[in-house]
Amino acid sequence: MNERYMQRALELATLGRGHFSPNPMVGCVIVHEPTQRILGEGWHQRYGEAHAERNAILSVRPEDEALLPESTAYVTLEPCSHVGKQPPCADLLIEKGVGRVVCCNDDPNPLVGGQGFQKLRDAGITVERGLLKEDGRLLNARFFTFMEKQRPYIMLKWAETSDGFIAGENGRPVQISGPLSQRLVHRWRADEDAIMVGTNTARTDNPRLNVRLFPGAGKNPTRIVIDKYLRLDTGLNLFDNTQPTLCYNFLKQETVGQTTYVQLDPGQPVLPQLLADLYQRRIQSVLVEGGTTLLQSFIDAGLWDEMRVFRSPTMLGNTLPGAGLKAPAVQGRLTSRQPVGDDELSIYRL
Ligand code: AOF
Ligand code: ZN
Repeated sequence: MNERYMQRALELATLGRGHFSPNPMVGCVIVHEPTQRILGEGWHQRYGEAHAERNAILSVRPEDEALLPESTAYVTLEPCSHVGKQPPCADLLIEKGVGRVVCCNDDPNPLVGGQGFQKLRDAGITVERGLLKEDGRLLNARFFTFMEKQRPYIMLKWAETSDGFIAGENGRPVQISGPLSQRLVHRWRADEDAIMVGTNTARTDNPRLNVRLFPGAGKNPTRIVIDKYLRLDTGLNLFDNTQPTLCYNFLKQETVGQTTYVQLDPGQPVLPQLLADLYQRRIQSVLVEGGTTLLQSFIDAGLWDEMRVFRSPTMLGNTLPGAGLKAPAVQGRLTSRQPVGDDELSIYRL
């Protein structure tokens, strides 16, 4: 097994970024073993379209097809065995007579779950699993969380002052992070299926939750807000019908324009119900942008996967002694720290 080829397959997989959800990102490299020549490469470009293996096979020149029995397909995920929007990749690899298949991760999708490997083995193809599996899990953290925990991957994002404040007194909005950080957040928004804010933030910040500061970043995500008793003004930017918006509440279930009101049971905890509904809607990832109450309720429920914290050099305590709202306490393990303009971005993972 050659790690370099799997590294290449992982790199190819990332080319599907922004278009794959709710599928995983998958890459495939086909290598002729005796000559170590790459015969084909492919990746899953877009949800609903051809899988990585098919694209890799399609890229093999007709005169090279005879070399496939002496070749290895390096695939970042177990080849599928089911008929979904696409025919099974395992069948294609068998039909083309590929000699060996090396994979990074097993497919957690219950429709596949080991049957892809079984099909290949039954056809006499050598299968090897787990090459660079940690890298593969990191690449598709959203997909694995979605499949294994049956809820979207949750990123909690906030900006805090150097003295630990997230907002002014009573949640009054204060610009804490710098312009580069704001642009970066708009880019992140395009990468995720949904962006969420709480009732207070919707009211006080009146956010639009789109990607306007980063033209070309990609699609605008679905917006999510909790408004238990439907007290928010329908004139807020969130309800301007420019993007799909989900409003979770206790009072009604209906769709008006691009806004869908989803009724929750007031007798049950809100977040698990909301996440179960997002799972049904196949929303694979959510970026939670505040405010403090909402962020803290995700933290208290242990329902999060990443914390992304911007720390700015500004101070609030000095100018408004004791009059600010404190940021949540970080948890998990620090996995990266980098400067973004004058701010410092730290990412923590569970
Ligand atoms: C692969 N190669 O490149 C991808 C796979 O509806 P479909 O047919 O697109 O199937 C989607 C499922 O197939 C998805 O949930 C995951 O289990 C697997 N994705 N499998 O062999 C690929 N993208
Ligand atoms: Zn497939």
